[in-house]
Amino acid sequence: MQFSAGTDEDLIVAGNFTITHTPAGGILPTITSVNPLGPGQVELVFNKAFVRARWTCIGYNVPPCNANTNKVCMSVLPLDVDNNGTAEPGDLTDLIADLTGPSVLGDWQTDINRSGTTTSADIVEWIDIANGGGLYTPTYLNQTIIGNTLCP
Ligand SMILES: [Ca+2]
Ligand SMILES: [Ca+2]
Repeated sequence: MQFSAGTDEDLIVAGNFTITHTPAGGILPTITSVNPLGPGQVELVFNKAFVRARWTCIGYNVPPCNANTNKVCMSVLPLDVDNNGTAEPGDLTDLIADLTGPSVLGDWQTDINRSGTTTSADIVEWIDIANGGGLYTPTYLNQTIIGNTLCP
């Protein structure tokens, strides 16, 4: 994740950030490194993927900024191809239509198995995740981002 602030990038450290889940629960990621990118910009590297179906919020907590008001929240919901906040059967239809017709969706929406491209293998992955098959538990079909589909 890239972050910009009106300060010297060398002064931005992991301790400047507060990470929370909304709603609370699950194992929080931690920042493993802060890499300067240029004037006032850094790259934040986390120790693990964000918890699925829950908001992960990263707040910048250096006065006059406040981590409660200066934050970004991100969520990951497997299967939600159309990005409406719910994993539903229509998402599989959208995935198939994107593969068989003109592609209108981004790979970030359709690359279900995170291989770097969208292929028919993503349909199989979608079905596996939907049904809780293989390594996937729980099933994510019909789940909505916990608590709210809107960023907290
Ligand atoms: Ca959806
Ligand atoms: Ca793929």
